[in-house]
Amino acid sequence: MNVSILGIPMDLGAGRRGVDMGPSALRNAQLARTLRGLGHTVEDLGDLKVAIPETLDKHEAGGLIFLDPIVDACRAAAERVAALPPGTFPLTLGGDHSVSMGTVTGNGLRGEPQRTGVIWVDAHTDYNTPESSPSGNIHGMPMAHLTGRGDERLARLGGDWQVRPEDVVMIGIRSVDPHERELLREAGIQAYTMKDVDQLGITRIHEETQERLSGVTRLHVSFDADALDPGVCPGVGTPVPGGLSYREGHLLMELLSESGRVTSLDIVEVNPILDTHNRTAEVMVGMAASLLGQRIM
Ligand code: B3U
Ligand code: MN
Ligand code: MN
Repeated sequence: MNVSILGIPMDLGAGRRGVDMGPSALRNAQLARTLRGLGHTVEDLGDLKVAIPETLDKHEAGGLIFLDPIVDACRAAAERVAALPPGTFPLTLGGDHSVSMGTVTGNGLRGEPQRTGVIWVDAHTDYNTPESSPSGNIHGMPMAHLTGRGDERLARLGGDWQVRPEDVVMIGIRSVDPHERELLREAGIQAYTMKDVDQLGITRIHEETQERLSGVTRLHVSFDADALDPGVCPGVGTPVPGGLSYREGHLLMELLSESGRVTSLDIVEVNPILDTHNRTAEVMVGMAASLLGQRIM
């Protein structure tokens, strides 16, 4: 496969600094080399240019912090990804999770716009709107905007193209805000909580996910490092105890790999400032490798 790596070093959507260094940490953890070792052709497109908070006034408008520069970055990411040649596998590196409004849109619009399924691996559902958000941090809102809710500019990054709520599956969930829960229910989003992971196991969840997403022609995986347990991935801005184990994360990636259906991947929310010896980036490189075909035997 031809894999195209694109970094989006943005931390404007997060409540604390540091995930802008995520792409650098992932490269330092031998991302390209690991994927080449699996037989892929890997091209690193470098990083998009994104504003840093120190150069901006921290303005909040209508419950959204740093809306304008985030719209700009997401547009740029969507355009860059949409322009990638057919047959390449986009591997996009955050950055905070708001970058996925751009990457998912770009992937959906590549070539002919297509019905795109999204597997959102995360401790959080990221389904807040400006009204429901307790923080104003846009990284808690990307999935709501991708399905057409919230701020008009973010919700229309893809014009008329949107992700259908029935084409979203969330896995690893253990932190949902009260109003966010109502929005998820209203939209009919399928969210597998950690309780579901404990009770059903990853294999069953994967089977149900494939069944639910059987109608989509593209399948995007958006992997927030905080889905994994903080003991496995300490370098994240909003750690929540009781997350996916190292093996559960790998098993999910291995099963998705075997399905042969995944067409793009994000790795987001890696925060090297809060990490120990780049462990979180190393673990996430391993997750990408499992999704892209690494096998034990
Ligand atoms: N739901 C909270 C917290 C949060 C969401 N995503 C992350 N944190 N990483 C919010 O601010 O929307
Ligand atoms: Mn997230
Ligand atoms: Mn999260």
